[in-house]
Amino acid sequence: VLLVSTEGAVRVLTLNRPQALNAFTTAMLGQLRHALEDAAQDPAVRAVLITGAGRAFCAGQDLNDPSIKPEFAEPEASDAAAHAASTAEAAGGQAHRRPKPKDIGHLLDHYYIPLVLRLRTMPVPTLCAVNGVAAGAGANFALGCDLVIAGRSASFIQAFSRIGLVPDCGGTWLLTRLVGRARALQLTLLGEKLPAEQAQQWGLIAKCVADEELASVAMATAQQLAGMPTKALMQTRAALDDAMDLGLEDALRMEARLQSQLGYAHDYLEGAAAFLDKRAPHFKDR
Ligand code: LHQ
Repeated sequence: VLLVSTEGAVRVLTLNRPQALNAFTTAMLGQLRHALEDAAQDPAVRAVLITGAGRAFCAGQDLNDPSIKPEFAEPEASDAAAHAASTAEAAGGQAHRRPKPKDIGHLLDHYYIPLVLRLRTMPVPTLCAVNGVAAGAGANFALGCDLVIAGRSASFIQAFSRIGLVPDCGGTWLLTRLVGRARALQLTLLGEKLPAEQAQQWGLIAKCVADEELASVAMATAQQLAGMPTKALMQTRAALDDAMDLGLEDALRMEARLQSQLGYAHDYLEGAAAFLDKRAPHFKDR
């Protein structure tokens, strides 16, 4: 359910259940986490590109998964009698269908939380090529990547409210930061489809490109990232996230601390020397 390939220093992960719009099953979530871990451990990998097979990126949690699919208990005799007596409810046909309690939280604890933490702390940049609809956890997984490039026909749906849930997969944390409270509430309460072009205008994603250019633009961008000073890029990601919770002076001091550490590292010495020598740099820190 996950295709893994490598092009140069770019690891490509393709969600591959196109018949179900690449909805996440526990098997897929497990493979995705394992593949990210593998990319994180492999020194030859310098960027990760994630995309979906077929017409969608990912429809979020697979609602057919047995561990989460709603189940109903058989009616008991007393229920059936009460049901027959209640004509109003009998008309709806639902009164005797008693839903069994479902623990859907375990999916978050055991699958989504470790996956999102793995994604957000990858030691190499992550790029998502959103090739079609990204809904629910599929949308927020995509938005958790460092750069998001979408094809013009792609869209983002915070589908949670439609089925009585709250945004997960980091959505509450990400959306307010990315587009502010008003737009975050608009997206999450109404659960409307946000087309890629508008997502780009709102600053939710980096780029929106023609569908037929998505794969090539995404791969070129991933290759560009792979050639850059990985360690500095990853400290940039962490610093931007941390700065959200800092005052100006603390942010200035954090920058100075990181800068002085990087000043001793290979990549700065190489990058600055290459600039002065008017040659291409060769970065290697990770
Ligand atoms: C699907 C799904 C799907 C199964 C399409 N599951 N089959 C985390 C953990 C714990 C608890 C619960 O939640 C979460 C996080 C979440 O992600 S909750 C949100 C789950 N996702 C959704 O609610 C989205 C459901 N899907 C849709 O609203 C639509 O399918 C979208 C808007 C994504 C696409 O619409 P269309 O382009 O019209 O396609 P479609 O609806 O016809 O879907 C095509 C097929 O894919 C269809 O199967 P079929 O056998 O009829 O061809 C769908 O049943 C199946 N599919 N999403 N999440």
